[in-house]
Amino acid sequence: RGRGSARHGGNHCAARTIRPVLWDLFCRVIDNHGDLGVCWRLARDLHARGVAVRLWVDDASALAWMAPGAMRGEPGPTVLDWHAPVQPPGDVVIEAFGCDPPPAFVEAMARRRPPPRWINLEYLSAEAWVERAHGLPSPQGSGPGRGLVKHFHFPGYTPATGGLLREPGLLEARRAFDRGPWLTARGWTPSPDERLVSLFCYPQAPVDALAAALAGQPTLLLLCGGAREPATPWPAGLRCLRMPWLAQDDYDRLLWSCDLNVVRGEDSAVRALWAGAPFVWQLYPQDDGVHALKLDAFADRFGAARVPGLASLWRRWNGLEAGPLELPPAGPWRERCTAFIAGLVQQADLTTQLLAGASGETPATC
Ligand code: TRH
Repeated sequence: RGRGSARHGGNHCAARTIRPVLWDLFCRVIDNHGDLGVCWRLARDLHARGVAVRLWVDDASALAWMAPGAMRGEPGPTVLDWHAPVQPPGDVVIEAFGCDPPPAFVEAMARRRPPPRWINLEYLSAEAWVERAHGLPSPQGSGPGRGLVKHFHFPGYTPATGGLLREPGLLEARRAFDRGPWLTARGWTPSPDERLVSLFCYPQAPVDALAAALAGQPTLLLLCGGAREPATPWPAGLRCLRMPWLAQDDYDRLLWSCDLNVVRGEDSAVRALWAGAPFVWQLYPQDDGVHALKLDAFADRFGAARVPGLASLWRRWNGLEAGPLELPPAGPWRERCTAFIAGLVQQADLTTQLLAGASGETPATC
């Protein structure tokens, strides 16, 4: 699981050429919620920038909580069933994570003049090879798409990659956000001395060790997305609230509200980054152990070595190293998050890059 083109300017560098008007985005839900989570964010971001988007998905059920507005018919991307009758393809076709759009649709792409720009949006990794693979063409020599060229778009953390999803104004909205009233309205307010921590993890996460690590300071722990409680009794000073599955926007606000975010998978990790607070990331465990390489590569890029104990904490949380969990000092940890974001915003976000590539625009440097 888990390739786009060259360097582009920031969000303020609006595409200068005419943008393709209709995009088809294909999503197959393999497991968990990251596939749809990423696709829905991208579809929404494109729509908000004036692009008509059709999101073809084989299982849209999670949108009921992830995007309740869409379910109420609010303006936004059109959600279509993967198996619905084929429609004439749009100007750009994105297949998420190599999901292979239906052959009849790909045949229609091959017949279209001009053919759509075909992009395979890949998984996010901080590994060095991503810069080399981003943007590579994959000419289709056989099959329903024979004659077409697919391009790999690899998200990433450096200007030579395809960037990260970061909607225009996201960081400004986060800075202007006042957590107090928002938490109070939902009954999630920590008492004045309590640290607020969110937890979203896979079943194998060492939740008991986390509870022990948090025990030194009064803490309100918010269990998100069905995270399990520790098997042992809660240490004194640790209070816990079980969260419902939140709409994506509310999950973002929850991350903005917390002093520490424990997140899992790909999309939540990026949102924890933009939240600017210290975070612990559990990667999607892969049988071949690739998640260990991915974690180490991310820790390198993040500069985890500059925060005492951080790389070890991340490895232990992911079961890659034995030992108790110990939280690094909050000050240096937060400063590193802030410094890392400052570097990331120099790079054009993923949607801006896709739009520039689809317009055939010469990437601008702002
Ligand atoms: O659900 P995930 O574990 O998804 C994973 C990863 O993407 C992994 O890389 C992939 O290989 C695997 O799926 C198939 O974690 P992720 O990526 O954070 O996706 C969760 C989505 O759910 C994300 O968009 C945030 C959203 N979410 C909410 O909208 N509300 C919530 O309350 C919570 C907890 C999550």
